[in-house]
Amino acid sequence: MMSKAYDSARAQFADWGVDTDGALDALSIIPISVHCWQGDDVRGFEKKSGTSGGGIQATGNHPGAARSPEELRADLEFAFAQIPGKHRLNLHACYLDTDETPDRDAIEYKHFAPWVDWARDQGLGLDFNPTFFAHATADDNLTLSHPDQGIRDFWIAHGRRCREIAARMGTELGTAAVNNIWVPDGSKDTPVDRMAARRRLESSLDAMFADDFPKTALIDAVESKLFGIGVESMTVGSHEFYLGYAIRKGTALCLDMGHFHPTESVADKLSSVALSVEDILLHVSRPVRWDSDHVVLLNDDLLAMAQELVFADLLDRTRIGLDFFDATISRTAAWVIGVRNMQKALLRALLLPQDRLKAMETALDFTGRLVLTEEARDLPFAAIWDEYCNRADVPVGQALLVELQEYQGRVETRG
Ligand code: RNT
Ligand code: ZN
Repeated sequence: MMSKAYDSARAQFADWGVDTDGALDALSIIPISVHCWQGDDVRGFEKKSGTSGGGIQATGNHPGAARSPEELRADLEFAFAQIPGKHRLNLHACYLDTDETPDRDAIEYKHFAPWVDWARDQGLGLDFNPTFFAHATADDNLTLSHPDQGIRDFWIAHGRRCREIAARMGTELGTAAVNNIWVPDGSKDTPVDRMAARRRLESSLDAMFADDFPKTALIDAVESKLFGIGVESMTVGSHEFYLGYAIRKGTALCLDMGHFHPTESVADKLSSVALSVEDILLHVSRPVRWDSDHVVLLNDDLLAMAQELVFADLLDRTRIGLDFFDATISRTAAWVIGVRNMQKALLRALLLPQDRLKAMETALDFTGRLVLTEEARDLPFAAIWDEYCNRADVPVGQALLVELQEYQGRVETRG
């Protein structure tokens, strides 16, 4: 049954020329790729303890981190039950589910098969990432660009295996898996041969991408970065490096919101890169002073990103993935808050009077545009979101807190 609040909000939006049911339909088919690594502080399930390394770091020691694939899946099932819509799970290669102990260059599809069975059961798509960090061979923050050919070959083999695994996941589930490449490679101090490092990275990527897979099974993506802890002076895979690479090689380009200078607008980049690359992957994140990977808030950056996706008509060639890891709060809550915020931002964008605003801009009516964008902020977006949650039978407002606290209470007993 439709609520009174929704009815009245729907009429108010209709006055602005906006169809709220159409917006909800549009939102319901946008999958968000939920990153497994928020569930256990980027540890993974290789049979050795490891810290993340590679200049990324989850801070905090909130109790209840998942210690096994079973626990992580239980946490994900709970989180997905608090989120409207059907989504995807983004797995990292270090999250294999097996008693075997293959090194990174020896992983196979079978080591991930339980994830695929579970995803099929849950109606989730899967995405994938090679893990080029938290490994003895990557301790100096050099992998695909390492001067040593043997080390490069090890990581090339890892990347090739990940592409095979991801393609098989895509085939099994009938929805292409994105396999996203991020390497930590860079230099703490000022290098003298940037060119050599970048040529090595390029040729390693070429070797990794040598096999062709159908795009219906696998979408390759490459992710740039500005800097990381320990690689402050140069990142081999910079934005320019990967933008050029993606354009020349036809891969998807991943834009992580934490991987640019803090005053750059990542939203602004979408329409520019979309003219030259076909597929875009987003790592929606929130940098605080640096690439700190805080849980995403419903803030201006997120709203701007969602608005660009909607207004530039990029939803059908952009894969939206999340990338943050906060270990100071409930990890399941972090997922739920982040995904719901992404959805709320998209919904707000879908509920704006896009055609009118664009027509005003074309007519150089900047006054009218400003009046409408500012008055539109007071439209009753919350009533539309609540209706969406009610239809999906997931909690709204403060009721969410009760669910999140109850689940956190249950996992806190983990050792
Ligand atoms: C690191 C990148 C990368 C990772 C994940 C775990 O700065 O953002 O995407 O966060 O691969
Ligand atoms: Zn990222």
